[in-house]
Amino acid sequence: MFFEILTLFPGMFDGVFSDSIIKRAIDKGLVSIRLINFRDFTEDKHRTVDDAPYGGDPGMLLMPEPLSKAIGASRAHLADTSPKVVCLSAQGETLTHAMAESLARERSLILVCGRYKGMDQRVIDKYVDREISVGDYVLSGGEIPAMILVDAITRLIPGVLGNRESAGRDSFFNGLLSPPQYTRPEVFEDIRVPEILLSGHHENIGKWQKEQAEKLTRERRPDLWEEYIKKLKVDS
Ligand code: 9D3
Repeated sequence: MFFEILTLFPGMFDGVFSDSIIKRAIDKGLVSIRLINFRDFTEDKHRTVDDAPYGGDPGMLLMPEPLSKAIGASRAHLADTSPKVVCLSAQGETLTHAMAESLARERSLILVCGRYKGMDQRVIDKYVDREISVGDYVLSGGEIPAMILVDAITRLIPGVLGNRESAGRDSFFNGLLSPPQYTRPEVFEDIRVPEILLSGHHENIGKWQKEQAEKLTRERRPDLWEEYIKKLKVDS
């Protein structure tokens, strides 16, 4: 997967992409990430990227020209991979695992990180295929959401995760939250690990974990529980 990330703050990504699973995916050649500062596509002396909105609202917007030029340059760079342009925006659809799965099937993605109060609508209308938000809370820009998206997508690319950590057993894969989990010691601050997990009886352990996952999902995430029940009914 080729990611091109258009941002005014490329430095924000350094730590995140130089560690952990994303780093390993890059080293294995499964993922390539290019950071592009769209301020480099300005032409005035002050390298201006923002301007006041028409209509008189307070705050500033990203100007259309630097963004459209940067998107054009990225498209040219990724020419033979038909890149999708994704804008990280508070107005976008909320990111789900299913969306990450569909984006993971693309060959390349251009991620545009919004800043200030957002961008000129004409850039969105002309160049953006999808607008994605990471949830209903206000952040300062699209950079952290872009990191979230790269992480969620990269884990789904074949060969990125080893067998032991493979995405297949992850929460949301089967639509349920993960059951409670324990490691050593057997007793920690007077609390014992549930006896069943020490029994060695894999079938019973599996049954217990499924019950726990269902109980947790029902109590905490009625939205996921609804979907899960629907699927069970369709499958039977
Ligand atoms: C103060 C302006 N807000 C009016 C309700 C709109 C707004 C504009 C720009 C809110 C946040 C931002 C900056 N955030 C993002 O660019 C952003 C974001 C977010 O804030 N929450 C969740 N996902 C995302 S993706 C990009």
